[in-house]
Amino acid sequence: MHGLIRFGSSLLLASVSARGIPTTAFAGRDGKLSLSGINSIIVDSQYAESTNTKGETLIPPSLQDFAETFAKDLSGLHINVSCYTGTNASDGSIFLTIGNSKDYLDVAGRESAEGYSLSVSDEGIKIVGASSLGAWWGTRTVLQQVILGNGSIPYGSLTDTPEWGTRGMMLDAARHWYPADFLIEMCAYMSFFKQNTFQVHLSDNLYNNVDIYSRERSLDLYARFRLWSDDEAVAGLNEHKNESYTREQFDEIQSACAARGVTILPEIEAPGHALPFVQWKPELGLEDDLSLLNISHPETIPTMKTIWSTFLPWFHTKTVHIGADEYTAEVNDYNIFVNSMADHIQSEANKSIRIWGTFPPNYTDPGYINIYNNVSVQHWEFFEDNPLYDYILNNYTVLNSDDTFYVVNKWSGSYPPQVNVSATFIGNPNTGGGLWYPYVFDARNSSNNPSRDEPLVLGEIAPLWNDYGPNATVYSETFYAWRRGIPALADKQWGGNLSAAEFDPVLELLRNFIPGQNLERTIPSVSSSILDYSFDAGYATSSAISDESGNGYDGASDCSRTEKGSLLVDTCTLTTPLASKGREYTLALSLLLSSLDSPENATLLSGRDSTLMLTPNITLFQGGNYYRLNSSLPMNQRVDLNIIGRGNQTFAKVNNQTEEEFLTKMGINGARFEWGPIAIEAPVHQIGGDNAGWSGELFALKLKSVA
Ligand SMILES: *[C@@H]1O[C@H](CO)[C@@H](O)[C@H](O)[C@H]1NC(C)=O
Ligand SMILES: *[C@@H]1O[C@H](CO)[C@@H](O)[C@H](O)[C@H]1NC(C)=O
Ligand SMILES: *[C@@H]1O[C@H](CO)[C@@H](O)[C@H](O)[C@H]1NC(C)=O
Ligand SMILES: *[C@@H]1O[C@H](CO)[C@@H](O)[C@H](O)[C@H]1NC(C)=O
Ligand SMILES: *[C@@H]1O[C@H](CO)[C@@H](O)[C@H](O)[C@H]1NC(C)=O
Ligand SMILES: *[C@@H]1O[C@H](CO)[C@@H](O)[C@H](O)[C@H]1NC(C)=O
Ligand SMILES: *[C@@H]1O[C@H](CO)[C@@H](O)[C@H](O)[C@H]1NC(C)=O
Ligand SMILES: *[C@@H]1O[C@H](CO)[C@@H](O)[C@H](O)[C@H]1NC(C)=O
Ligand SMILES: *[C@@H]1O[C@H](CO)[C@@H](O)[C@H](O)[C@H]1NC(C)=O
Ligand SMILES: *[C@@H]1O[C@H](CO)[C@@H](O)[C@H](O)[C@H]1NC(C)=O
Ligand SMILES: *[C@@H]1O[C@H](CO)[C@@H](O)[C@H](O)[C@H]1NC(C)=O
Ligand SMILES: CC(=O)N[C@H]1CO[C@H](CO)[C@@H](O)[C@@H]1O
Repeated sequence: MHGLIRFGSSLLLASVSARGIPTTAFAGRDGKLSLSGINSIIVDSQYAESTNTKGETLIPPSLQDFAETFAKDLSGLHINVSCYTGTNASDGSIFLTIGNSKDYLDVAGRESAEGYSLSVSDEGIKIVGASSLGAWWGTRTVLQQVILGNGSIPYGSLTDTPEWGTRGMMLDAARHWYPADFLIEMCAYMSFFKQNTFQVHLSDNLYNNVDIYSRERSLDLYARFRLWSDDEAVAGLNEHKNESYTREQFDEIQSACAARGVTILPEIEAPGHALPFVQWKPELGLEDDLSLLNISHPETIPTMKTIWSTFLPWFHTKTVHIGADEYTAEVNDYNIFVNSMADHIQSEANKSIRIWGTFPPNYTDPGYINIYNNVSVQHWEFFEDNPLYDYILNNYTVLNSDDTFYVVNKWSGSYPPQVNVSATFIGNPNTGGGLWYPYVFDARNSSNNPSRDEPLVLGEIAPLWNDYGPNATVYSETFYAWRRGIPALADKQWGGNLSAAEFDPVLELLRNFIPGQNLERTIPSVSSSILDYSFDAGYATSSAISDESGNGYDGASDCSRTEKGSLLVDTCTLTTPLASKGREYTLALSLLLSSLDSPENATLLSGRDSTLMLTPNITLFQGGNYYRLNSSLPMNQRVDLNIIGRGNQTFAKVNNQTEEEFLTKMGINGARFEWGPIAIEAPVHQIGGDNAGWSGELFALKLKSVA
């Protein structure tokens, strides 16, 4: 706020490369252009309405659309430009146009729509895209260079084309719910690093532990299908409307992501991980494991076709994902299922399908039904398939999702809780090490890898799985699990060559300026004191609550004041202009509770992401889950309650007692529990209200950015 923009420090810049993420080979010359001299974005009128039709999205933005988003991004850096169409560049302009896609070749030597050229001189900046999308990626380079260059971009030029066409992440939004705005903000983060694909896994269930669970328990296990339709054909399939995307919301997600060059690739998973469908129609499940569909049941394939027919019109991509992961029953049934779905989806919607690598083809067994080789395969583990020998050599396209880069949120016996970033810097030791790239399926044995220019390697997508369900994490913990992983992977997915030593310093410089998102929930502030309301100062009648932090975050209240000045909270409210504060905070409340009218459901303070409650124990509530401490607040005496967000942990401190940590208790496959830390944002929007469930006096409300 208040023009408080501090770009990269030259001290840091002196010691690190300013090549950006993904790296660019900017051929500089002496001098630099200050963006303060830039006044306009001129979109070549000849191409203003031009879109990229070669990508996966069916709703590609035009060059003009991308230019307008770019202008907004620049204004976020306090660089004001007007955006209009014209036939040529002018002094102080950023000129956007489309070039010849023959000049932009991918790693296999094919024309790419995603390349761009950039040239910077004292007259201005010119971005030439192979398509509107290529030009968009060029605008990301400009933004990054301006951030790294403290408001200036070096003179020079470059031509830059991604080596691989599919670059992105996969989110398990089935075993954990995520609101639409979280997905949209994630797309903005990915887009800044030039990732173009966000696969969203829309149906799944917690592990169906058949050794322990009865049939009834399986039919009651956490299983979700995240799309909500009122269509009679799927009545009863989804019973959780508040944790589902309506068509309107899914459209909003798809278009907001497309606006930043990211395609939402939807996945509906069957015939394994299919408990959501079996809970709907129990007769479709296999007797010995209800999470697997009985494909030979006459209603199974028709049911899945009905589901796809209902939702295909929602999806704005050329490819959809049918899951088909970890099916352990009859292989030929599985292959018949996959081919039936491929035929159905092709004939209904003219779309291709993708599956997880599960049962490789067999051309020597005459009784074996092979999956059509226009079905693309997402490889993740060698115990399922060998991507080179089983698929590529048989002319299937393969997407690399090697589980080296898997994340299982918060806790797992097998996978880390954050992307293994160091593995992105370790290529193939057999060929002399070097960096990892999407064609490397096996970093230990190069004979399992095709050549770098293999055209059937589509790229890479790194998944995050929510194996332990909805209460293992809050939404933003998914972002933190990927915060370093996205840029590290994005560099190599594009074909960049950032080194381990360069990575963190460059990311540190960039991360405070990534447009279109505030996943860290930072709040601009002139000092470490973000908000400071004190009501001890003396009697005041004004409804305006003055913020003493220097930030001017004044509040409003209709509560009355005592003679000492404290705020009497009953059915009235105090509202701040803030919403939520992410990691590294101390939220301090000084209050006196005089009555607890709803001892199990009293709201002290609510915010965008979370609610501080008394149930009657001190509780943080987020995403429908309660995280409770073993302590409560004393009544009828003034208490200081601090909520502290420190790294990936959250604590409470009452008066000067020792801190107590908020924890989550995760159910592990019905067998046992694991406790883990939980990192909950501070709620900083509202106190009180008709249904707050308590009354008392408030002496102070303060928020600091230190923990
Ligand atoms: C960045 O630029 C501003 C002027 O725009 C200048 O005041 C500041 O010293 C520069 N910072 C560094 C680290 O170069
Ligand atoms: C940028 O434009 C906005 C609205 O057009 C204006 O409010 C703001 O003051 C301008 N900022 C600068 C730095 O010129
Ligand atoms: C699958 O369905 C068929 C047809 O209804 C049935 O005969 C068979 O017993 C079922 N198999 C299993 C393992 O549930
Ligand atoms: C293909 O099937 C034949 C006959 O069942 C079997 O011997 C062979 O191992 C299979 N090949 C592969 C690669 O699974
Ligand atoms: C491989 O697949 C491509 C595209 O699907 C097709 O054009 C080509 O004929 C196939 N080649 C072989 C050897 O099957
Ligand atoms: C929490 O943070 C610590 C210290 O940075 C780290 O070692 C740990 O892996 C993190 N835990 C999770 C679940 O991310
Ligand atoms: C959705 O509603 C259910 C049932 O009332 C509730 O348990 C769940 O917490 C709600 N989800 C969210 C995200 O609020
Ligand atoms: C609330 O705290 C008490 C100890 O003060 C503890 O015995 C109880 O289990 C806690 N309740 C919940 C629901 O965590
Ligand atoms: C807590 O400790 C600080 C200094 O250590 C002191 O100023 C303050 O009065 C104490 N608060 C309470 C409620 O005991
Ligand atoms: C999380 O869910 C599990 C069920 O899977 C439940 O046993 C556990 O108590 C829940 N933990 C919290 C903190 O709500
Ligand atoms: C708790 O109170 C809020 C606010 O009145 C209300 O919306 C919610 O339904 C209540 N929850 C329970 C579990 O009673
Ligand atoms: C050299 C040239 O074509 N200049 C034109 C650039 O565009 C402006 C307005 O868009 C014209 O006024 C110039 O004549």
